[in-house]
Amino acid sequence: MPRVDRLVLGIFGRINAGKSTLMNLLTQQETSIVDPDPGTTADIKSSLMEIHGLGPVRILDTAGLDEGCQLGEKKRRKTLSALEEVDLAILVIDPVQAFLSGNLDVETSVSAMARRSGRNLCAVFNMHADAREKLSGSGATLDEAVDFCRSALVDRSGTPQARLDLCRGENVTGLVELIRQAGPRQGRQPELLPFVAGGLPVLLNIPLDEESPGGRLLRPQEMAMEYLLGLGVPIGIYRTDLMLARSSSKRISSGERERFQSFLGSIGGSHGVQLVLTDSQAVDVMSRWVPEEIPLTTFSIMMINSTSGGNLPLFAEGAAALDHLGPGDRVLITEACNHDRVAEDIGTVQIPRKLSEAVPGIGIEHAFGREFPSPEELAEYSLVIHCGGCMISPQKLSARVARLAEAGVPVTNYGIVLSWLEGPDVLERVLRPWKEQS
Ligand SMILES: Nc1nc2c(ncn2[C@@H]2O[C@H](COP(=O)(O)OP(=O)(O)OP(=O)(O)O)[C@@H](O)[C@H]2O)c(=O)[nH]1
Ligand SMILES: [Mg+2]
Repeated sequence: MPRVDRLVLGIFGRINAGKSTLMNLLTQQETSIVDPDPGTTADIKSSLMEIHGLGPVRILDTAGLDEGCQLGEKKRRKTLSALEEVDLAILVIDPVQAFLSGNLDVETSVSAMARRSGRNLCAVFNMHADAREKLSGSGATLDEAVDFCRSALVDRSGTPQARLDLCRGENVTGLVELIRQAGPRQGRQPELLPFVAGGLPVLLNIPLDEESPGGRLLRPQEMAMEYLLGLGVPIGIYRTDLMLARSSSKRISSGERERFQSFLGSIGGSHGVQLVLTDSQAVDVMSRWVPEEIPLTTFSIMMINSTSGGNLPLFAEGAAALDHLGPGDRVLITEACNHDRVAEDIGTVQIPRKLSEAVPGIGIEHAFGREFPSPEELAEYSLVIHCGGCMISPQKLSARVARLAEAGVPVTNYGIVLSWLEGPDVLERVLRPWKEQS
């Protein structure tokens, strides 16, 4: 399943500002419920569409940021976390509502946070047909109300902005034009395996283990196959039985090794295979079995490079922190997807077990799924170990990397740690293909 790289647009603002009205205007259908009752949108509503000139986008309609109760605080936290992950934040301001309230807390915090986390921002002033009438008793003109609101924008005149009556269908053109003007250009995703060229085959090692879901391949495996097919590269797919490969019985393990070598030989052998790409948890076996002449790397390293937009060096540098870990240090293992944890789960069992053996006395904690700690919480850790990130968007990973940078905590990745655990030469080997191409 190839990844569709969508820009993410998020709609933010206070309750009843017209956020869902904007969502519906853009998608040209009743995607979100619009209602005069305050707090209509309680959770994030997501919709996919194509915007000419921007490409495929995901639009997030969010809850109003000024709901005072405890539930409001939960909604607020979720909305602000979405703000860190969008490519473009659309701040919806009802100038009458904001002016009459006398404060710009919501608008100021959205604008400041977008600036702090490096997100693009634009502002839409929702100019209801009856706005002037509603302001009449206040002594201010509508222009003055808008100017008052503009003072909340960190870059008052540089922030793209438009005055639109969102209830009027024909204003969709102005809205799309604003988004096109404010939206970031789609960055080119890095090549999945930039050092692979047409010609010699690539061997994919997809081992047999308890974690593999029956009847289907995992996303990185499918992505690698699709990528290699596109290049016209012959693919050999091999399944190592890890239990046999690691058997303490020499007869059993060498039988499994011979089976691998015979397969490798059948697709070209030492000088006829350009790469072995393995599941990270088999790197102990593959680093011994794959002849030195053949480059070796892992699916997890490939994925983190792709999802992070080519930022593998950050995760590779983070591995240096492994050499300095000692008793009492805390390490956080984070996995972006939710799945049930089976007996030999990589994140909860294999890495903690091997890491505790290598560094006795370290504390290992976990964060799974969408949850990712704040910079203050992250600062407590000596190292964060992230999965390949195949189930999260590049935007989400970039928001996580920004939090880690703010906290000053090194980050590395499953494939890198599992290779480091096998020794510095194995780590150097799996990173070598990436270094040589840069
Ligand atoms: N005519 C008019 N309608 C307004 C005015 N202010 C808000 N509304 C209406 O208030 C409702 C709120 O619009 P929504 O798009 O649901 O607002 P929202 O920002 O998504 O609100 P929440 O989801 O509750 O945070 C709609 O029915 C608007 O048309 C106004 O000044 N004039
Ligand atoms: Mg709404």
